[in-house]
Amino acid sequence: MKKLLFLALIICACQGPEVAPPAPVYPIPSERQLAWHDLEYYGFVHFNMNTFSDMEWGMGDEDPADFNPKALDTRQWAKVAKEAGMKGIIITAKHHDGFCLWPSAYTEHSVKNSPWKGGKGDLIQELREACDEFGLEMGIYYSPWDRNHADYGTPAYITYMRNQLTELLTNYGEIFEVWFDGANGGTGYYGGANENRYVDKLTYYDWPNIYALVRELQPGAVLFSDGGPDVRWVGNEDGYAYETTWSNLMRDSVYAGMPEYPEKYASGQEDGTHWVPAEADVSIRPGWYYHEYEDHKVKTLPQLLDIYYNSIGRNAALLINFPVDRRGLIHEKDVEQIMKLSTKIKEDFAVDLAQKAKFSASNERGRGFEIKQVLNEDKNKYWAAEDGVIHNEIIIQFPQIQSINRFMAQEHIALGQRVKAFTLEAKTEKGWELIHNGTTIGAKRILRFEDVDTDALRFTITDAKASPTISRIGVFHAPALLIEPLLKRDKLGAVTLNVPGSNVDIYYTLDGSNPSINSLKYERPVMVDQAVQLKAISHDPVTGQLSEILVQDLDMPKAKWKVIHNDPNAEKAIDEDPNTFWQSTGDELTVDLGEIVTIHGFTYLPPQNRYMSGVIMKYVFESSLDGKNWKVLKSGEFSNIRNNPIKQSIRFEPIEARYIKLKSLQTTDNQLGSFSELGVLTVD
Ligand code: FUL
Repeated sequence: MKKLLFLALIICACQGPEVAPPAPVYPIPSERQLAWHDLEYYGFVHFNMNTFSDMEWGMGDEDPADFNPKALDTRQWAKVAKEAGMKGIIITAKHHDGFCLWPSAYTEHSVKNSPWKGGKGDLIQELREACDEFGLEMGIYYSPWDRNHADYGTPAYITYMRNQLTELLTNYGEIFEVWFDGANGGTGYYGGANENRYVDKLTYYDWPNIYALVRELQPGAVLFSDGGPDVRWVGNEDGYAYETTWSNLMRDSVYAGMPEYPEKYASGQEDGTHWVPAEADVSIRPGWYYHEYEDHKVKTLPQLLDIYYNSIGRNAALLINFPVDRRGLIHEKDVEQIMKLSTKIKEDFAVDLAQKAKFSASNERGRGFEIKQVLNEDKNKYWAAEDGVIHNEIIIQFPQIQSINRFMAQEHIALGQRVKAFTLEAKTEKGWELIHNGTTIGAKRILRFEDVDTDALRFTITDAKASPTISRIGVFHAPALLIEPLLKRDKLGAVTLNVPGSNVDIYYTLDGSNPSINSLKYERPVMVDQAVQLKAISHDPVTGQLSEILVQDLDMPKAKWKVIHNDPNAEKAIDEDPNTFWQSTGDELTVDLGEIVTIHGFTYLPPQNRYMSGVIMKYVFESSLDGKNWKVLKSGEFSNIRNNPIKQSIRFEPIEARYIKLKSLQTTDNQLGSFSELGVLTVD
């Protein structure tokens, strides 16, 4: 035993004396904020009255009898979240319309007066049980604004709000986050008054006392609002943080719902007085609530990946919303996409190449703070430089040349966010080549860049508030993103095929056969001047993997087409761009095809923007040879176009035509007919 002790003393002596950790750089996170930082990724569920009224912001006059999910299953929500890699779920316990998902004793506007479970249901309790079963945290979204409540705007409502928060924060176990929405005040039902009610957002809710109540009932919960006090809104609903994102905020200058918040405060402030890190919230569909008409607009893998890298990779937590559908389930399409994201993230970070590399730093603080600590999983182990040494170079030497395209760094944020500027360079035959010139790091920074073949990286911290601390560095080679090619076509007929990233090959066919790597290789835009079926596939030459096949029916090019309208915007209806549209001035669109063509049918794409107006439901389609004498070829209804506004294809007996006209007889919102794209079918 004595010998062992002696040996240990010698080892210690060789490694040098213990050194003290660096002093914190204030502000620093609280314990509850540190625990929250570990979550990083969690889910949002928007589900209540709006789901049934098909609205985003209900007025508050909805009937509780309308709330009637037939297959509600919070276990399905929890299972999806868990399998997607999320650490918790935040639920809209009460949204702006005031309807409560729990049988609150303080209102009749709740599940207790709905047909769901005969009025005996408690959705918050059901979610609690599901979260516990799947090992997830549960959070509560509570809208301060209440368009149902008669007392909204008076002090009595604040008592109501406190009573309800007391129910939610007492009866449902441990809550990890309480989410207060910044949207509040305006028109509403307000117990039948049906009027406008504006409140002073800064003073009306008596926030200091609301926060104190939450602290008392749930000491571990973080409080979210535009300005915290614990977690702040990222300032947009796109799920993106910023190239420069500070966790520090001038908190006392901010209040929920302040108009100048997104521009002035959302990215945090270098000299911010409090630790209020960013949370990026985004819905997997355009809306927060479920609308059948958005079933074809679930975010794609490339979009979700961008969100992931631009939030978690930029010092923010990520909160992805599922608009649970009327059955009470996360829709199959949403499940499919979120699982694609989790599979891809696992692939991207499967092997940390840094673990096999040799690290050296231009400065080390001393024992316990060596550079090797950045490879340690323990977040309390970190590399630190000596006091006052701001500029630091870290060299990462790999055993051999390899391809890399991701770099991750994390600061030891318990001692404050310090790094203000850094660079990442790779050693190539040309010398040190710059990969990225960056600013903040914070809890996590991930750089995503094109493949670089290198045997060494140089990570230089060029500026910091004090000597830097880094708890983790990772280097990865993410496989190419293999999605089916994206197709664009211009008016002349030139087809462009595209995939995100540059290390993917595309192959295609024009004869209806399935493409393989022996098919035509896509090198540049392809002119398609007749009706064909194009099929295309992406191929990763490194792994040999193939994507799913893109199948696209292309018809005659619109090179000679002209709209017969004075409004120059009418061109948008035949520009082959699905993102533009023309709202007509006379409920019809007339086109000169420029030559006589045998047409077998037509296609109509309604506007694809979020708030579509003028989606044609009932139509008449006509053709003419001289532009004067018209013949009706087909009239009818685009069935289900309100809920599923995708391209409509209508066929009829082939006929020769020089001019075509699509007339709107009725639109979904009784506005003038809108056209994103009109096309013809020239083959059967
Ligand atoms: C916004 C709300 O108005 C939306 O309806 C949604 O709840 C989103 C998360 O926050 O401010």
